[in-house]
Amino acid sequence: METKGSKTLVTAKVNPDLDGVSCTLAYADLLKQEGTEINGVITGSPQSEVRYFIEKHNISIPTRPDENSTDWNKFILVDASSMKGMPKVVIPDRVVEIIDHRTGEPEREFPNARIQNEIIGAAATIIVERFIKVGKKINPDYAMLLYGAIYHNTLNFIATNTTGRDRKAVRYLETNYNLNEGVIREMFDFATREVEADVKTALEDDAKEFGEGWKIGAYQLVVWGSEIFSDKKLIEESVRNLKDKMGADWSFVNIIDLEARNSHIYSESDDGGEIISEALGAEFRNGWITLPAILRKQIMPKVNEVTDNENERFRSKA
Ligand SMILES: [Mn+2]
Repeated sequence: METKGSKTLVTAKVNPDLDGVSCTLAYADLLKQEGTEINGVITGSPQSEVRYFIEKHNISIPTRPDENSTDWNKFILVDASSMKGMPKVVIPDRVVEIIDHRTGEPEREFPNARIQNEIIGAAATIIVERFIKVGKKINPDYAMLLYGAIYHNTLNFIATNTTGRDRKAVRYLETNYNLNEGVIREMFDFATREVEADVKTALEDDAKEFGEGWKIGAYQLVVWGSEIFSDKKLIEESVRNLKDKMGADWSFVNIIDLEARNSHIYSESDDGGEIISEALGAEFRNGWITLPAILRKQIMPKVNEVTDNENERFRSKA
């Protein structure tokens, strides 16, 4: 129902990554340019790659704590299409639009939303395309965030979710906003140094992005040319502690090394390790699996397939 003075909030998941942050700010700005009364606000604390742009490029990012509010009565979700990990303020029936890039059925949870959900590298690509379509100018700060987001979500274009549309959006931003890959290397370096300075906090920040209460604690770190692997015991201990803290049944971590273009996977439980081993068709050596770079969002469907089959086997025995 349209009410006079109704206000809309554009938002992403709590503790969002750069894709969620860039889409929130840029899309709110686009709608504002088109005359809608709107706020783009981040909930919680942004991820390390976002902090690079705050600290090194002085880009200001409005944030609020995860608490209820009556300031908004309509919601637009970007880089998100489920209530899992959503800010408390979001009311599913009042979500009017969704822009995302993952497998799912958002129309079930959000019956009143106009949905654009396409399996591409970054939600930021869709936002860039929206600007191009209506011929509006992107705020240069937000153009830089969108540019970083496409590289970050596609892992510097090595992830298999990358499409020609992502490359086209990046080229458009380079041509029109004087951007180049130098900023990308700096962004990944900054995030890598943060991981190295405090592996435990980095793991926890990533886990927070996904929220508590998951049966499987699936953690992920992204580094570029890092010394982090020289202390695997510290990583193993951190994963075990975090599993207990987050209340997961079992946990694993996927550490993606962008320089070597591979993934290092550790599971803290033997049973969990067997599931991962079967899901990925690879053996653990000294507690770790090394594979060509793979994303958590690509690992999880394979893990779920194995656990579903296990349950099937159990049921047929009972
Ligand atoms: Mn994304």
